[in-house]
Amino acid sequence: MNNKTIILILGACGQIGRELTVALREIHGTSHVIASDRYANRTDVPNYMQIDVLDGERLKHVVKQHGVTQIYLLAAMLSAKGEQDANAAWNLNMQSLITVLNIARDEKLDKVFWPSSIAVFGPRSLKFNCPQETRTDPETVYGISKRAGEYWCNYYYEKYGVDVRSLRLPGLISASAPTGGGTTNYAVNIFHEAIKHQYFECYLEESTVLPMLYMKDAIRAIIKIMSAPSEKIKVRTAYNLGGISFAPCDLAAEIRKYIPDLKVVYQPDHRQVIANSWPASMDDSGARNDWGWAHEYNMAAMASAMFESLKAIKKPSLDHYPEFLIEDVAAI
Ligand code: VAH
Repeated sequence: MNNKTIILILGACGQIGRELTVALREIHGTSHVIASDRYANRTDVPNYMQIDVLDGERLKHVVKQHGVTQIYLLAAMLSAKGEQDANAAWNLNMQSLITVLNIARDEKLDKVFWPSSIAVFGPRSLKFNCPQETRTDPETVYGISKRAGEYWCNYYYEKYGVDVRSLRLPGLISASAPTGGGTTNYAVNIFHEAIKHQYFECYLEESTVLPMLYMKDAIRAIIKIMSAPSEKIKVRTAYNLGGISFAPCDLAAEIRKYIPDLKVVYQPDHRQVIANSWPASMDDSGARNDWGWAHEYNMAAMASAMFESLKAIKKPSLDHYPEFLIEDVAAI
């Protein structure tokens, strides 16, 4: 552990942020990992502060006051919600990144992590085993903002030497935080609804295959790319990250091994158009070759781990690895 490392996580209360905060605190210690989000009074979270990622002056003040050496920018408006308010999505997703990149340049931060997404691809991208380099015609504000953000990351690396690293994350499945505004949320919500009601209304067609990843694998990938020597990072836009690919009907069949009576009704809504525009599976050989990425959870192992986590309904904490569920699954 490098005692000079001070990490600031922006968006620490979100689906990725909650688990990344605990994982980084296990490595660096709570006092070296500042958790922040837009919410006030999170007195339940040690070493937490309320930060608006669009308040550049306050963010720069916090970085200087606390000697921050790394920023993980996780705050974003996801694909489905972004379609409801394009300007808000573009402003949040883009301005927060530019603000962080400028602070990283001016304060000479060691590293920045910023998640991109498979949402940068569109209907003219290769559908299966989608390569790192192919047409990217995103058809959502979220995807457009993520693709633009990738170019900004590369620009700040090339022009100013900012060591910003990024991954095109697939849909993420985790037990520890509610999912909000995404198109892949069904893959989390189905677990909660199956447990509570043995019934789930799925907003995607049963055969819609999408790239997915269990959160523990995603957290491992983020930590791995951020700890890799700079010379191993050959892609300064964002690396494709794959893992598992499945459709709602595949996941429902897996869950029925635990809850045999689960009934799923498929009622595609506006999110079907978004899902149709994305690849079904990813070629992430670049990440595997350059810095040793390899996923560990297949769909069966993910489902088993989810049910293990869902058994222990404790109050969420950002200080212990999240073997817990959120208290009120209705919040999903
Ligand atoms: C979303 N969970 O659904 C995000 C993700 C690939 C999907 O970027 O918008």
